[in-house]
Amino acid sequence: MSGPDPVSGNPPPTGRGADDKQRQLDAERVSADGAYLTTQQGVRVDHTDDSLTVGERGPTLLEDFHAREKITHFDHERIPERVVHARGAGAYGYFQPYDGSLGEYTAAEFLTDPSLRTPVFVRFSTVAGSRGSADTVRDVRGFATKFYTRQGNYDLVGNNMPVFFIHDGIKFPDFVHAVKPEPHNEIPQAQSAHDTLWDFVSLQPETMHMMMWLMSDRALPRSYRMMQGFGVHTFRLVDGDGRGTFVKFHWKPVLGTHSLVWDECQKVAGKDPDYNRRDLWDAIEAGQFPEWELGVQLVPESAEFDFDFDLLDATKIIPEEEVPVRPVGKLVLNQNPDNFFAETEQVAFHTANVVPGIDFTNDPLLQARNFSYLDTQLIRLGGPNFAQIPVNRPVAPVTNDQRDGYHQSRIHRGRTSYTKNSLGGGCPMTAGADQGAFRHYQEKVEGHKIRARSESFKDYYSQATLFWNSMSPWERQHIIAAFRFELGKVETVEVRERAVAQINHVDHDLAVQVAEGIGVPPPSSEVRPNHGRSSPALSQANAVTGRLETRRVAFLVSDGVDESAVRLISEELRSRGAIPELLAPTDGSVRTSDGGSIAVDRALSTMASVLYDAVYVPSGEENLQNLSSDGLALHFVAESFKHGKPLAATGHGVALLGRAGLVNVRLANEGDGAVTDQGVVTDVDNPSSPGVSGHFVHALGAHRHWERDSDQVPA
Ligand code: HDD
Repeated sequence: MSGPDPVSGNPPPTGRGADDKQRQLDAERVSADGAYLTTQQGVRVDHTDDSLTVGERGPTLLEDFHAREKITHFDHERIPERVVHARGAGAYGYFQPYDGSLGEYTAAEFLTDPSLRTPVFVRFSTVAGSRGSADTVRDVRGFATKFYTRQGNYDLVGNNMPVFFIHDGIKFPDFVHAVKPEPHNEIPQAQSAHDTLWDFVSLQPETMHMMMWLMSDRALPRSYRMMQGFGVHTFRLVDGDGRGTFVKFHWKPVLGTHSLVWDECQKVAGKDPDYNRRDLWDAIEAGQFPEWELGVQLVPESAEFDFDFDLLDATKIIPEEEVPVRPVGKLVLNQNPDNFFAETEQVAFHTANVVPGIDFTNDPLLQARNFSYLDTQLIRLGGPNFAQIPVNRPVAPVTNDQRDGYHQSRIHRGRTSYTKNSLGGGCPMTAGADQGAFRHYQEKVEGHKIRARSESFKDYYSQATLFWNSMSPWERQHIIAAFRFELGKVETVEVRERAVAQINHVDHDLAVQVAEGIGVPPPSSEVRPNHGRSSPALSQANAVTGRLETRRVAFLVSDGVDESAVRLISEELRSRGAIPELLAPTDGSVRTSDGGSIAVDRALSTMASVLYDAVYVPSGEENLQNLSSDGLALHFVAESFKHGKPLAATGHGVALLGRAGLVNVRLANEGDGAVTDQGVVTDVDNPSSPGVSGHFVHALGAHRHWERDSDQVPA
């Protein structure tokens, strides 16, 4: 694609060379199309299957430079995986502010100039698992954004939860050692349900707020494209005159915030361990670009002490009801990387990568991060020149006196590599604020050197209780089930008991229900009365948007299916951006009831209900007979129902829902037209019922139907 937008002057939204960063990367992109195989030295190779040997059965010769080079390179292909957030997926895109209104608070051009589309690279990740672990584990998700601004790179290295486990980065190695697989046997992989994590938690009450988030559905995102992001810390915006304003950053997904259920996650981990990675890739390839809105909560410095918590404490949120989130711009991801290792693996984020207009606070977690990220890249990427790796390189010019070191790829000309110099004409020169130099925010600080944490950080439970109080009934049930699962995997009884004692500080009723599920004595009394406050913005029940884009709907079909029913519902879904897929007992095509045939997308045996958002069973007498005797089809329907997914069936298809053992739900009978109950939409009379498609669209827009009582359904 080429040519700027004639109205805005912006580069086209997607494609090679679409913005400054893509143009820069184009120079590094290589392809083997039409090329000869060569050595690293560019010498063409005629044979790469047999080593150079003495005779056909003799020893290999040392002079076989091609074989040695090929094997040596292979031997060195691995770099250390990230010590946390090892598994991830990334994409390019852009950020654009809505208007210039933040100009009152910050000198950061990319946040205040609505005509600027700043290129970005975003990497999403899980935290605890290693590079090859499954996507759908119970975990926090990383949401790291590198903005290639004209003033230099800015990295917003956030998570999909707005708080963190600990106050101070000095505890980070302890926390990570506790959550990672246990050191003696390296079990369990990518899971928090084990003794060492809960031992740590039960002894560190500051973790309790974050543990509530971790036990909630937030830890099981349906898609990276359907989760919120948070900068977590209180940062500082700084205007052109050096005045500061506290800020919290929020990303809100345009498609709404949606989750999977735990049983589903565990099954997806086997059926498709790349579930979230694939989802991101496929959506971008299909042109259904993921979008988030950037929001800010602004707090004037004069209000620093107006809250009942400390703004510097990363285990606390500022409730949105107290300080509203103000939308300021949009993030769009529109291009997949070309090479996972070169781009997604080698991208290096750093919380201290800031640009003029954004600065830090004294949050002790943030201060430690500002050390850790640069440090870790030195070992992970093998030396101090990792900023020259294409994905990390700023689009702003880089000139300084830093020289040499492993992987130096620039050729610095001239005699001088020091400041001040006269032999190099005094270049590179330092800039003043007028020339765009970064000026640190001038904060007055004084105090004694001490190892102690302020009393203002020590209310560990009020916001954990706030979170619990804000949950809908079904979200509460999921949290109770999660605590029971996690603590039920803990072998040491004392650790289970101590964890329950901590939960009792959050809410007595919750602690009793958890204790009853894991066989430890329920706490006899309340230790802290529940304050009764809530924050509706915390509930995912309030984050439903009704949008259908990219939702995957399985159509269960076989020979004898009613083609008109298939066509009607699939056209309706497609028109709303959803993705219908026809699953049949075998791949290829199926014969329709009127003697035609339709192509099948996938064989039922290669997929599973947990890989879809909803299911539709079309009409057709023979189709019903075929599917009724197919255990996979019956399981598919029952499992979808159990996981709260929308289901639709028309004509003969309705009977399959009954045979799959759906309980406590009303299915249409002869003569009563289209019926919808708890997200199950049926019409026996009219195989191509427009009523069904309308209700089904509505049911799908609601994501899941937790009002169902489906515990008895065996799936
Ligand atoms: Fe961190 C990676 C997010 C606390 C030390 N962190 C990392 C990534 C994300 C976060 C998203 C992956 C970046 C990528 O995709 O490459 N980390 C957070 C958030 C935190 C947090 C939101 C709390 C608010 N982290 C934190 C602390 C420390 C670290 C307190 C150390 C004191 N984090 C690291 C690290 C990593 C990292 C070891 C591993 C790989 C990397 O940096 O590049 O430096």
